[in-house]
Amino acid sequence: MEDCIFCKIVNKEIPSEIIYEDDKVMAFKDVNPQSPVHVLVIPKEHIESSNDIDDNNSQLIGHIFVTIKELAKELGIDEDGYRIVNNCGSFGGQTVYHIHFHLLGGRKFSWPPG
Ligand code: DGP
Repeated sequence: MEDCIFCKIVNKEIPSEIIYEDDKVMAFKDVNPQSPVHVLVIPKEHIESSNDIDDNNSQLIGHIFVTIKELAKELGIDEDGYRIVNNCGSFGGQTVYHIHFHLLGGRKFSWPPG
């Protein structure tokens, strides 16, 4: 997708602090961190939002969650716990329409979210 900022990050057209990548997914630090650990995990393939998850990409989405679990361990937040957030659509607070999962950790979070 030409105008997608996360596709540009995947293609290394704009810089980011990449902490993990394989042939299917990429994880990089959020530019506006909300906690000591704030990483975005995305598929390299352009998928707009959770509304576009289906049987064709469910394995890829599952791979993202395995990646998140491994990153949480590597980043040392697995034992204390962490939060995985996906914002979908305008009411969900989604601002970048390339599906992404926020991995947040390093502090205690409250509930319910704002
Ligand atoms: P969301 O509101 O769920 O769509 O979150 C989008 C997140 O993406 C937000 O926390 C800020 C982050 N973000 C936006 N543009 C960039 C960028 O160019 N680089 C990085 N590293 N993060 C970005």
